[in-house]
Amino acid sequence: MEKLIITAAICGAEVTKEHNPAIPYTVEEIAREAYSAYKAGASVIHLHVREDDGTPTQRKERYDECIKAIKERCPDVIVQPSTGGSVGMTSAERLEPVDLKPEMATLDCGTLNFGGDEIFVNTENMIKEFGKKMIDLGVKPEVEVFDKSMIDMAIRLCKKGFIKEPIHFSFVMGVNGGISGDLRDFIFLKESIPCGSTYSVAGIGRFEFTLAAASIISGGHVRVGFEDNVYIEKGVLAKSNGELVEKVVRLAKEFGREIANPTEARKILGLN
Ligand code: KMH
Ligand code: ZN
Repeated sequence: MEKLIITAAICGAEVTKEHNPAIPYTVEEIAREAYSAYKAGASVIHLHVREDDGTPTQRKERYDECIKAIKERCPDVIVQPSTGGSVGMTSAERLEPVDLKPEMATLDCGTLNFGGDEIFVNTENMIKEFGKKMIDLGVKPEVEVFDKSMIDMAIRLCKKGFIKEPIHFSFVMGVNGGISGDLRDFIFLKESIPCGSTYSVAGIGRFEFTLAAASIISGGHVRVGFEDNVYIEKGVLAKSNGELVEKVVRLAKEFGREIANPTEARKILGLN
């Protein structure tokens, strides 16, 4: 089986220090959390950034500062900025970090309810605009899939030239408003992607490690981190993103799956 790519979603836009005091806001805290994940075995950092007071932002200057601080400590890590940002941001705001020409960025392929009265909006034209910009700037998209229809959208827009093959998918499972974190649904998603694609799984909350194990044994890749889950086990807060990554490394070891370093991850993902 291919080596396992571990992505660490270290910050997110929704969780706060009230959920877990280790959630990073400042540039220094973001670099600290990225390093803890990298040292533990993460080869990709999925990145949201905040202002010092914790407010989510997509300002490219802030991304630039954070990416430089991350690269100082983790020189070869793959940094994958979010273009999802947080609910309510405009397309222009969300696309700002793509101007920095990162190796990868997320591409959210559909609209969904996002708790309470919130709607995470990704219209077809937005997805086309985001996909085209990533192609123009040589940025590899990670297609975020919160429901099965988003795979179908990505396949259709790939045929129209807005996403290049092979597609790398991230199944984000267990969001209230999206697909559940059940094993049955994981199998449904992984069997619905085109041959030659790669995929990673991000289980939200209690689904983080059960879905990590499912993906490890199925040949997929894994995302963990504070964006998705703040607990190392039931009722026990994780001390760092590194602690969450270490748990995935232990699981992979038990199942005989080796961990990809950033160079190996680049090869698997077809990055230059
Ligand atoms: N914060 C969510 C509204 C992404 O990073 O592309 C969207 C999100 C997806 O986190
Ligand atoms: Zn995200």
